[in-house]
Amino acid sequence: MTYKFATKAIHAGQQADPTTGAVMTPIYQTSTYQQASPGDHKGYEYSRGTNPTRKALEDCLAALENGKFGLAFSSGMAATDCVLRLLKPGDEVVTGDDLYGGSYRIFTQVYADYGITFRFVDCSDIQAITNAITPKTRLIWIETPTNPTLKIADLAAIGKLANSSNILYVVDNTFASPYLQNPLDFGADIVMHSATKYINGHSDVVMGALVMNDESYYKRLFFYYNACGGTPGPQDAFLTLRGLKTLHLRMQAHCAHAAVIAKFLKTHPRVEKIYWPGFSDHPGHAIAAAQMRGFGGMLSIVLKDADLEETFRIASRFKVFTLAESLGGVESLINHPATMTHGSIPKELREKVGVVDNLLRISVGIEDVEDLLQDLKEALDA
Ligand code: P1T
Repeated sequence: MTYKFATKAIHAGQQADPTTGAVMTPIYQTSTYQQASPGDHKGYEYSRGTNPTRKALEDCLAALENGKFGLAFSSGMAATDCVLRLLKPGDEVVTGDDLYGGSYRIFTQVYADYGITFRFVDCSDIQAITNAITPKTRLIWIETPTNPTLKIADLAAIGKLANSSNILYVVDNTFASPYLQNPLDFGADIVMHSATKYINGHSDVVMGALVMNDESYYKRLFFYYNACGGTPGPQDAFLTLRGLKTLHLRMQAHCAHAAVIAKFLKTHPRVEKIYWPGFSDHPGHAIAAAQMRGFGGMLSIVLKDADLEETFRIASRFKVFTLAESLGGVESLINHPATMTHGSIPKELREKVGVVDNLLRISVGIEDVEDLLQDLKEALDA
C-alpha cells in the first residue's frame, strides 16, 4: 500500500521498538554493537556506518522524496561533499549562478583545486544550461527555488537534458522541502537537502541528506559516507525524525504566511523589488505552479534607496523576526545575504545576480502572521 505525505512523515521507516514496544524510535546512543562471533551481528556493526535511529530517519526521508534510499549527513555541506566525491579531475559541473554561498565556496575553493571545472549559469534558462554542457560535463547541480533570489529552474526540462546526455542530475531541494516538491519525480538522480532547514524545522540541528532511487549510486555514496565519516549522531537523527512528523503542517503555515507577507511588502514604499515565486509576474511562476505544491516560505526584498548602513539599521530593528543565518525553522528570520550567508561570493558576481547590499532575505515562520506584519511595518516605517 502506498501512503500519502502526512502518513509517511509520521510513520515511514518507524515501527514500535522490538525489544520494549516503545512507540517512538529510541535514541540508540551507542557507537558499537555486540557480535556473537566476528561478522555475526544484527545488521549493525559501528555507528559511523549504521545506527538504528539514523536508519529510521533515512528511510522516512527516502519515502518523503519518493526515493528508495536515504542517507543522512552531519550537515548539508557534508551531503554535498559526498556527491562531489563522485567526480574526477577533468570533470565539469554545470550549476546555477544563484546558489547558497557555502555551495559556491565548496565548488570554487575546495573542488576546483582538484581539477574540476564549475560553470555557473542562469538555471532558469534551459538554453543557458544546454550551452554550458561539454563532453566533459558529469554533473548538473541545481537549486530551485534558488538561495536567495528565488529563481525557478524547470526540473523536468533539465531532467530530460541530463538523462539524454548521461549527466548526473542533482537537485538541492532545501528551499522547497519534500512537501512542496519531489525532484526525483522530474528525472533527478539525487535529491540533496540541508535538513537543518524545513526538514528539521526547529533550528536545533545541523544535518544534511541525500535521497536516490538508483542502487549503484546509493552503494557508491554509502561507501563515501562511511569511509569519510560525515554522519550525524543519534540524538540529532531523533530530533530530525521528530521534526519531520509536522513537516506538512509547518509547510502549509509557512506558505500561507509568506503569501500574506509578500503581498504586504509588494506595495510597501520602502521596497524596491520583491522576489517570491507566488506572484504571477515572477518569471518562474508558471513552472513553480506546475512543479511545486505551494510557493514556499522564503522571500527576498531589495530596499528602496538604502545603502549598506541603512540596510543594517533596518535589519537590526526587528523584534519578532531574528537577524540570523539559516531558514526553515518555526521562527521567522531575517538575513543579509551579502555579508552573512553569501559573503564568500565575490561582490561583483553576487551583484550580477541580484545579491546586492540592500537585499534582505526573509524566512517566514509560523508565528501569528498579524504579529509578523506588525513587526515588518514597524521596522520598515521607523
Ligand atoms: O548549513 P548546512 O546544513 O550545511 O547546509 C548547507 C546548505 C545547502 N544548500 C542550501 C540551499 C542551503 O541554504 C544551505 C545552508 N544555508 C544557510 C545556512 C542559509 O542561511 O542560507
